[in-house]
Amino acid sequence: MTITITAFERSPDGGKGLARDTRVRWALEEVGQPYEVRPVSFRAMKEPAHLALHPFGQIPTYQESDLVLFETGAIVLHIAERYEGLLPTERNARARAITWMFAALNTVEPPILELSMARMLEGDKPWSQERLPLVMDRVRDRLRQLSARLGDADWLDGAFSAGDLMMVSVLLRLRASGLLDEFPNLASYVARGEARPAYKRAFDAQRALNTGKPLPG
Ligand code: GTB
Repeated sequence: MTITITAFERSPDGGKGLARDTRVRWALEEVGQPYEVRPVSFRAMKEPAHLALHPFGQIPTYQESDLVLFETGAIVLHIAERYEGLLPTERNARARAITWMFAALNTVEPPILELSMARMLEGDKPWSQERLPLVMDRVRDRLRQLSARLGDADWLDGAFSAGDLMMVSVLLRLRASGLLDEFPNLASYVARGEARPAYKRAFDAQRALNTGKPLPG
């Protein structure tokens, strides 16, 4: 049974791994499932064939036999539930790992996205310089809370889980802002995620697609 995901034909980040197909690739690498990638252009994303897979005309999508999924939260949860390696078997631990997935997507990612939008789309507005510190403080608030909870643990709740995969994926986007460095335990947490062999394989694969060349060595 072939798993096929969609990804940007050329990601605007030029292969930094920030587009959301990376987290799906990472999940598939963690559970050891091979997958194929179908690159789609921005134009094709808005055409009926792709809209039939993704009602909002975005990437990534996930196809496995007659199952079609969109939304990375749902896709990673599906992978984690179907294959071993990303969720604990004990029921309460499993529920807590899923809680961290939702926390990453619903509580931590929104202010981070707001910051990206403020930087990318609002920089030329007269009120931008006044607003940016407020947006950054909203991210800081979440990071402070997350940092306090993580403490000196390696992962959010025991062993690495889909909750960590999602949280690290969300936090990665902050690197350029410098905010992550204000919280050394979170910076180390992200670095631990990136050091996982499965993450490295996922990153290298998306990079090869986006730059047309594999990593040297
Ligand atoms: N909630 C959805 C999910 O989690 O699956 C969001 C999916 C989404 O935002 N997809 C983006 C997309 O298809 C790509 S990942 N955008 C095209 C469109 O909407 O027309 C977001 C993204 C894009 C680019 C960068 N980058 O260049 O740094 C980072 C993240």
